[in-house]
Amino acid sequence: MTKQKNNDAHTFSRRRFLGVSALTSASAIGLTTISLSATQKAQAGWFSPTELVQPQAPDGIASHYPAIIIGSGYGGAVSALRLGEEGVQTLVIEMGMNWNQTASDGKTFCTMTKPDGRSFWFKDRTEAPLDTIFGIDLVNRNIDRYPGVLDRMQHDGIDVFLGRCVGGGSIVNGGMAVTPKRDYFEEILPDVSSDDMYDTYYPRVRDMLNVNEVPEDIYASKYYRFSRVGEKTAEKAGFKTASVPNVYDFNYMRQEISGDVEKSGLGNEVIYGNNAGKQSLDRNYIPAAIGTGNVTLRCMTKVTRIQQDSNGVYHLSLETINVSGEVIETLSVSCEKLLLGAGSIGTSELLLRARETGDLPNLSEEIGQGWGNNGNLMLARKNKFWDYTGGQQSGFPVRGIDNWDDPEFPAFAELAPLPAGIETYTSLYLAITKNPERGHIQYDVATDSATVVWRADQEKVGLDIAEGLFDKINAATRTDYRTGLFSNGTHHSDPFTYHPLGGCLLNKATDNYGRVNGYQNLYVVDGSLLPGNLGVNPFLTITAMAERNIEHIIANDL
Ligand code: FAE
Repeated sequence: MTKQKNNDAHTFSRRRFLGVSALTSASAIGLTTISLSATQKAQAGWFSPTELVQPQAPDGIASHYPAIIIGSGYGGAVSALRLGEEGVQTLVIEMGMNWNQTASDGKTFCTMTKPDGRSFWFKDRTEAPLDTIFGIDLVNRNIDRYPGVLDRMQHDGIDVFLGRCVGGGSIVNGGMAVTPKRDYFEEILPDVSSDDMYDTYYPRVRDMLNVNEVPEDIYASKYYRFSRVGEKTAEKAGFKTASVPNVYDFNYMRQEISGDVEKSGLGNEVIYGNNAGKQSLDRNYIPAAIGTGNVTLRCMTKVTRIQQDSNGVYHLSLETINVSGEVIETLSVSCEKLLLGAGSIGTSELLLRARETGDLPNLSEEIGQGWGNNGNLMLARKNKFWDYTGGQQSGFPVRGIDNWDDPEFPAFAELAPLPAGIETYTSLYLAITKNPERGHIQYDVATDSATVVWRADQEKVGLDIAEGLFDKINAATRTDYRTGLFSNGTHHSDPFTYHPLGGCLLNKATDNYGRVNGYQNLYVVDGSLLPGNLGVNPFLTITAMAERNIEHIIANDL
């Protein structure tokens, strides 16, 4: 084991540089296995090639690792970096693609206004949450089936959006990096020291992810008129608004406004990936992890089964696909320590399958429980003609209506953009309502898959809260709701969530640090640990919790 723990800025940026070049060159020649070459490691002086766990074929992986992480989203990426720094040979397995290569249009990712196969995970047509503009079919497009970055999964009563790629949700999300209200955090996670979280882990991840706030000059530009109108109308009804920090680099956005660089955040590059500006995991944690020389990333490879032998070693069955979705290789790998970072649905599915098929029979009944949609729903209002919102809008939200402490209509409603290219006089909101309802995830033997169970009456609790709030804004501004955006003909989305949470709750399905009950050396590191409603967007908390837990695990279990 070669320790590489050194958090100084120079070492971090050198590792990140090496990791980025490994990701880019692997992507250029279509490799699914990405790590520093033995030569790079030796040149960097961190690692002797003789210390490799086993010799590797050019695009192969070793058959056994001290640690394997499933999934390369926030939880997986944090764990990979910290294990890599500690000198632990770690394999990260990710079912989606590594996006580090430009296509024939010179871009890595496509825009929301001209989506192509890069947008969705093996679909024939895009399935954006907004369906139409004024009832006209201007949003969704027929596309080629391809391993695009965003997935929309239809579950029982709710659709769930997910990132499916190296970097997971960080590639497709809106970058809103919000710290929960401390008193609410203490209410929902009473066994987690809030001093540790608020003094150490939240500041650490804000730093790592380059969280920043929109400067006044950018907020005053035409690209945030939609947000200023949203604030004005909310304040007219007596509501407070709050700043929403983001991982989009506003210095870069300033250059977009001045015309010094190509438009990215101002050019409709959000939920199908962002070509510049956004600090997603492929620009920080993941290359830095690979740059330690101890982390190998295997993409386009899905974990289908987890078993354990009598020595306690975990054995994983893997399927590697090509860009047509055909399985081109089946593999098995084993490890001493297994960390699940496949997201709320992915992690729950793997553990439920293992429990229900008898592969890991000691998993508890808590697996699959406590799932929530973070109170998500989308809703639209009309504005008066003088409150125009602009055809060109920034894709990255920076303000929200903070009504969380209201006992009647508790919600945090983000002022979301609607960059339609034409004036719509519309305010769009992504509301996080304080919906206490919880669903669950169940495994279906017939389809060998897991599904979320979420009832219409559970969704209605959140909708009633949101409508209570927005009825007040409509009354104060003498306006009404906007239809013509959602295919259901109403002013709000059908049940969907961007923020699936829970399924393997901390201190229920696991101990206080994500160690799964019933098994040794089995850990959950992602959003499935968190209770189904955080009151704010979740990735900052998922990342901070992963930092907290892996630090404890490294100190106590290695
Ligand atoms: P996640 O990032 O989902 O990563 C899981 C990874 O595991 C994925 O890359 C999967 O492909 C991979 N995986 C799953 N199953 C397997 C398997 N069997 N084998 C191999 N790999 C597998 O998990 N949150 C915010 O805080 N702010 C926002 O502005 C925001 N906007 C969002 C917008 C959209 C459109 C979406 C979809 C989400 C948004 N989120 C936002 C949510 C946020 O991205 C999400 O909570 C985190 O990404 C979840 O992190 P995890 O590490 O739990």
